[in-house]
Amino acid sequence: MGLKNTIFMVLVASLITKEVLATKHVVGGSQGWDASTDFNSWISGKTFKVGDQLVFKYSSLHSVVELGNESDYKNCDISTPLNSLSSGKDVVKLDKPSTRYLTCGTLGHCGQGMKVKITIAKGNASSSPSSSPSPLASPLASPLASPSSSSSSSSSTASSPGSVDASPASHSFVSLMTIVTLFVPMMFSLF
Ligand SMILES: [Cu+2]
Repeated sequence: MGLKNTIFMVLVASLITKEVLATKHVVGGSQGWDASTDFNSWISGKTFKVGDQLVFKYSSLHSVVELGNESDYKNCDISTPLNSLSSGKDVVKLDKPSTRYLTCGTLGHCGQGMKVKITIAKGNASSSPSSSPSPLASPLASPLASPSSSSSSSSSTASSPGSVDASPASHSFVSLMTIVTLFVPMMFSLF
């Protein structure tokens, strides 16, 4: 009975963990996907990881076009797009470690800077969910495993100089730690 409960708790914990670690990035922030938005400053210091989503909010003047390579991106060549979206509120899932090139399909907007190059890191997403459930799965063997996960994720964010954009990552990390500290005593109480 105790074992079943433990397995259930671990499943719930890992689901919550994934939810917390995935970030929705509204491209361009409060200004959204617009020709007047400075996307270079929006993107600086941001980290994108597998499982995150890009949210494009824009008026009917714009669209979202995904390009297949760096050359098309640099030259604003939208003649062979991978994908085109035009709902005005589009979600792009960052499903694997790669580089994604997104621009606007409206004539001239790409040249005006309406484009983003998103580099999706495997580090954060693959290390955190796989390392954090393991201390939960074996609380008796390694109850003190959580400090090691804190050092690994702080080192990954330490490299970014932008202090403003580090807050969402640290916020989700705090949420994760809260869950861990809540769940670990809970699991001990089951034994
Ligand atoms: Cu546009």
